[in-house]
Parts: sequence; C-alpha cells; structure tokens
Amino acid sequence: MLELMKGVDILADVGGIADLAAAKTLFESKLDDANLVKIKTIKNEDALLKIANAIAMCDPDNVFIITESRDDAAYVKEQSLKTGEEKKLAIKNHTIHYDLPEDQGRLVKQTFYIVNEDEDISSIAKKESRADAHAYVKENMKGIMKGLTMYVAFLNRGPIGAKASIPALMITSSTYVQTSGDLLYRNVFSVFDAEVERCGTFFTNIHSQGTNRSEDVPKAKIYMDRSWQTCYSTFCTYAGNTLLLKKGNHRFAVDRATYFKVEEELSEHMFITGMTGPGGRKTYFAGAAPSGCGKTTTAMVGTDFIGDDLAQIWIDDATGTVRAINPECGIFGILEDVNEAGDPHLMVRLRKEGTTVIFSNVLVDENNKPRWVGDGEEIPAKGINFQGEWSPGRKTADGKNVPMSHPNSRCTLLCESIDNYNKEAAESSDGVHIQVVTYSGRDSDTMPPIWVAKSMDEGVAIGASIVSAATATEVGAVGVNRQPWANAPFIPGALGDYMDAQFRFFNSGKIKNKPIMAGLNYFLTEGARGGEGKKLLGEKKDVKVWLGWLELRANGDAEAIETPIGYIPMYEDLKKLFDGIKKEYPKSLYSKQFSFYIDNIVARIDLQNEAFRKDERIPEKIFEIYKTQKAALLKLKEKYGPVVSVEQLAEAAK
Ligand code: SPV
Ligand code: MN
Repeated sequence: MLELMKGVDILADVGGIADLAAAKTLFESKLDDANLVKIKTIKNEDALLKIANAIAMCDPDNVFIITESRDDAAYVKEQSLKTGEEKKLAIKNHTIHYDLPEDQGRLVKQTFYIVNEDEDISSIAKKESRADAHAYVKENMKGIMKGLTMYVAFLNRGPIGAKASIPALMITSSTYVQTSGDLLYRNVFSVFDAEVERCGTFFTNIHSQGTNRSEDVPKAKIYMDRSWQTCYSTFCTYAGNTLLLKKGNHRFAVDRATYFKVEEELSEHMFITGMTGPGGRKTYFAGAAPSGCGKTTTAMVGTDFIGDDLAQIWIDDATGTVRAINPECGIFGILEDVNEAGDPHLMVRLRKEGTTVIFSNVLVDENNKPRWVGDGEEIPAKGINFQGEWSPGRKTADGKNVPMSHPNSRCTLLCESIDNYNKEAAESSDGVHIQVVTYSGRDSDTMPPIWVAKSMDEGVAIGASIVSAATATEVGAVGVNRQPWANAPFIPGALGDYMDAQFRFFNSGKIKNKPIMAGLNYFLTEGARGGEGKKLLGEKKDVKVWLGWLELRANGDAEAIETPIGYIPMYEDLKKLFDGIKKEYPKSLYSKQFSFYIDNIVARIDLQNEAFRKDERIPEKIFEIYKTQKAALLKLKEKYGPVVSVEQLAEAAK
C-alpha cells in the first residue's frame, strides 16, 4: 500500500533548506528584484520550501518566476530562440525543437518509482529503492543548473476550482519544457495558494537537461517519488520524459484515485470529446487508447473536442453523473500520418499562420517548412531532421532506411486553436457529463471494430483486457502486449488495486446515470478476416461512424445484437451512419468486421486469465467474467464452427 510522506524527502535533504527564513535568504541571494516581487506573493509554505530546495540543489545562475502575464511567457520564448532550444520556422509563431537521437520517446528503461522498503508496485513497472535514488539525485542533480537559468511555473492540472484539478510546480532549466508547459497547462500563479488549499495537495516537478549531450543520455533518469509526490528528471529533453506534469504527475493522480479517492475519482489515459446527436443533443465520451493508437484523431472527430490524452473523472453526488475534465489545455500530438484527409482540424493549424506551434523531431525542408511521414505532400529533396541532414534513400550504417521524420515526432499547440474545441465546456469547473467510456488498442486480428459491454463489470473487463502492438512512443518497445486500460505504464501500484478501484467506481450506487462502456478497434486487417496482407479494413474517417453509433446506443436509439462479449451494431444502423459520411459500406465489409473468430477471442481470454492470475490482489470477479465469456464462446463454436457470422450470432441470441 502507499503511504504519503514516508521515508526521506530527497529534495529537502539534498537541498538542505529546512525553514522559511532560510528559504527567504536564498531567494534574496538568487532572485533579482522583479522575480523577488513575484515570489513574495506566494504564501504556501510547502511550495516555497520546495522551490528553495530546488534552487539550493540545482544551483542555477538565475531564477525566473513565470506568472500568468503573457510578458513572462514571451520572455521564456525569447530565451528559447536565443539558446537554440527552439528555432523559427517559415510560418509565424511556428518553431522546431530537436531532442537528441537517443531521446525520441519515453525512456521506459530509465524511468523508476522510488519505493520505500516493503512497498509493492505494479508488476510491469520499474522501481528503485529510496536510498539508491537519493544517492543518484545527490550525485547528479547537485549543481546541475550551474550556468543555466531555472524557470519556475505555477500550473494547474485542470480548470480552476474543478473537483479533480490538481496544482503543480514545474521547475526546469529547459526553456523548451517551459514553452511546452505554457501551451499544455493552465498557469494559475495568482490563485496557486487557493488551488492548493482547495485540492489539499500539489505536485512538484524538477527537471534539468544538464549539458544536453548524447553521451549523457545513458545516465538520464526519470523518477517518481510517490510518497513525496515529487518527480525528478535529468539529461533528457523529450517532453514525455521532462514535461513532468504530463505522465509523471498522471501517475501520482492515478495513485490518488486508487488509494485515496475510491468510488469518487478515476485518473485515466483517455481523450474526452462530445458528439452531437439527433435534435442537437450532446453526448460526451472518455476513451482510453495506448500511446500512438489514435486518441488525438478520435478526440478531434467529435463535434465538441475537450482533450486528447488524459482525463480526470469523478462522480458528482448532486446529479449522480460521471464527469470529466482534461487536466491539460493543449495537445502534444503525434504527427506521423496526420494529413488533410484524416485530421483536417489539426492540419489547418500546422499549415497556416494563426497559432503558436512547437514541432519536434520532424524534417525541416529547404523552405523552412516542417515535414513528416504521411503528411500527404510530395517528399522533399532534402532537409534536416533530428539526426541531421536527410534526403530520400538515406541509409543508416547498417543499411536501414532513415525515415524523413521520427515516428514519434510531435506537435504542441493550444486546444483552443482547434476549430471544434468546446472551450466553454472544457474550462468549466463542472467538467462534462460522460455517457460513453471506450477502450481501444492496436489489435490487428481479434476484436471487432466496436462492442458494448453488457454490464459495468464487463466494461471494466474490456478495459483490463486491451492488447496492443508497440509504438514508437516508448524507446525500445517491441511486440504485441497487454495494455490494461491503456494506462498500465502509468499505474504505480498493484494492478489488482487499480482494478478494484475501477469495479467500485463504475458500480457505485452514487451514479444514477450509468455510462455505457465499449471496446473499439480500428486496426483489424484484411489478412485476419480471410483476405491477404496487413491492409486495414477501416480508415480514419470511419471513426465518426463508430462514435456516432455509440452516441445513439448511449441514448437508447440503436438496437444491437447480443453476443457473449457484448452488444454489436446492426448493419442497417451502421449503413445509415456511413451514408452520413458519404462512404459505401457493403454488407460484405460489415460481415468481415463483425464475424467472430472464436479461437482468437478465446486465446485472448486465456492470455489475460493467465497473466492476471500471476498478479497480486486481482478481484475474483474478472476471472468469473472470463470464464463465463469463454464458455459461451465455445458453445457458439460447437454449434457454428470457429468462424461465427453475424447472422449466426443473431440467431444464437434469440
Ligand atoms: C504518450 O506517449 O502517451 C503521450 C506522449 O501522450 S508522452 O507521454 O508525453 O510521452
Ligand atoms: Mn499519452
């Protein structure tokens, strides 16, 4: 179990600042008058001590405090262009940032939870003892900002005043990390004290790129100290490793929901978006998918885009509804395959003047234009990418093709620059009312494009059972892996504890208006459905149909076929929705997508069953669900054979 404030507070120990008087003396020696005036308005003693200890530990030449003033943001941007962390592109307010070639995704092998003795963590996470982490921080972070400026921002993970918003300090010597943070999180400097009071806590994040050389990346580390809700990150710049409010703090938020807010809150790796249904009604979705599996695209397909990566979810006791906020207010989105056809809302912001965009690790061509694989334009003759000069056909030393851009190249921009962003709803402290929860993965051969759980328990099981192919978002990841709730890389504690919290939340008697829970899969291939090859059976624009059908279903406006794993759509309903996007939808495609390949589904259940059996404290309920579903699937196979058509599924359901 998790205990807060247990063991040595590494930051306090290495910094050595024990009281407010010492903190003030240090501020006076390190901050100029303008910054002293700013810090003096902050009253929260814990926050002041954290900052003072970070200064004492990292020993920067200067400290710059970032308030809500756009002048402060402009100053940091100016510095970023001066130091070269960002460079201007052809379009106004568009810049390029490169991370080192070794630092192009989350450094999972160098990411650790700091644990106290006897503390158990997730079976798929890495841990380091408090003593070892303490020694590392002492050795590597003392004086790490010598010659650099420390930037301190007071941010919020969510709209001011929302029940599930959590304030956080972002302390870094990287201007790029700060300019990214400025787009992704709300600066709440003037109400930081009040937000901490409301929430009861805040998270602390300290990062330094240090010398920022390739040879230092092997010693880079990303630590999450769960007990002290503090993250440390060194010798890297990729935002997933350094913008610690994102996945670093998401992990603390998962802990908070799992151990301290049971049956009250969830913290999920989910997009949030709304769909407008018949009569103009709005139905909001929260959907999980592993990194690099289409969350951003899905979110922007909605009519009311709220967020593309994270969701803080809670039960509102007064209305009995499930509600959600986006802890972020910006997008750190993957660029590969983003083009006019699939992502029109995003594409316009990437190709036209009008909003601030930070591109990372793409190719910059001779016209100073950012280019990426799958952008839908003619391939340029040459350019510069994260590895240096590039031209088509360039090979690595061992003969592999070097792609034009890294598959995890990203763009960072404000949500409000996206045309279908519903700012009013996204900024509301009431959040949006979630009526549909989805879970998806990169699953080439097993699950249908869409299926709806028959109960809350079976919905939790859909989340628990996500399987997905590895993507470029994690350095060194390969193969097809279990990805429980698409949140597993960010679940610090035992998976059993998290699963239990999910069952309790969705079964809570406090929810009067239960959401529907569904599985989604965009990645079925021809080869897995009687055809040949890896060509997908669907395309990006189909997402609108899948969401559209769920919108109808959530409001009781779509019939469905009952199967052992859940409800699947009827052909006629989908056909109408495909008509709406002006796309042919032959019955033969429907049959391919929704026939059950029983052996695959059963193998999937067996895989999950076996794996969860090895984990600790897994609720028995999940095994019962797997057992019931498997038995019913095998009964179908007995009657109809290994491939069961939709007609047979319908007949069996009668
Ligand atoms: C992800 O990989 O899930 C992301 C980007 O959203 S980051 O976590 O910041 O690497
Ligand atoms: Mn993510």
